[in-house]
Amino acid sequence: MCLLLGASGVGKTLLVKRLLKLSSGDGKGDLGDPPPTRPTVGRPSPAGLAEAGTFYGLQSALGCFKWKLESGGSVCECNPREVGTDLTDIVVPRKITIRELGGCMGPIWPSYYGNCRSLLFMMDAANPTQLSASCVQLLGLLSAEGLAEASVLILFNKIDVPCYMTVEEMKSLIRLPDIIACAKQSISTVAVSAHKGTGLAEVLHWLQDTQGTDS
Ligand SMILES: Nc1nc2c(ncn2[C@@H]2O[C@H](COP(=O)(O)OP(=O)(O)O)[C@@H](O)[C@H]2O)c(=O)[nH]1
Ligand SMILES: [Mg+2]
Repeated sequence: MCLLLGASGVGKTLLVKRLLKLSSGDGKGDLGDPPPTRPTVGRPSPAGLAEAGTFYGLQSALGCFKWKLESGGSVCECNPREVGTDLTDIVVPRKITIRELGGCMGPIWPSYYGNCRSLLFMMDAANPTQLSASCVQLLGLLSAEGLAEASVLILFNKIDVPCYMTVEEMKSLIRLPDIIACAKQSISTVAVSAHKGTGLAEVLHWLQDTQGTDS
């Protein structure tokens, strides 16, 4: 199992859609226009709610409500896919399951660490205001016991945006060399654009190399 984590809106869902297309061979020539994505929020499972307490439930309900408003949907309708987590199987060439967890599910991310051999952690290179929060999330993940054995790939996404931070800037701002030196995990980095497809082949290679006994 590979976990895909990161703050809301960094581009996790689009990444998975692009990787799926690329790995299936459809996107060999041209990935085409990016497909629409929607926030992976919605209703948490009852177990998740119990674990995270009322604050998370409220936060999640508000997220769902906001999305319904923005998308013009009815607040009463509840789409079964909005469970805050999405599973996608990618074949590279062995099957690897990627589980995306919605950014607002941060409080219950730890309940998904079991069976995680590899971790994709995504940051938004075009959103400087989110950088410190993402860094705190990353530190929390790296110090989690359940992820001590996981291989980690940090993705700096949205490098197609004109005013994006360079990877060097981001690494220096979050003091990544120090983080890597102190972490138990093997950590790699890649600059990507899920929108344009830049760097995605590298992500597939990393998944291929690290999947090991993954299923
Ligand atoms: N310009 C640009 N936009 C992106 C990129 N990746 C994702 N987005 C956009 O960012 C928004 C949030 O993406 P989404 O995949 O839903 O983020 P998630 O909340 O992390 O799953 C969507 O409008 C995407 O089209 C990228 O590499 N470049
Ligand atoms: Mg998503």
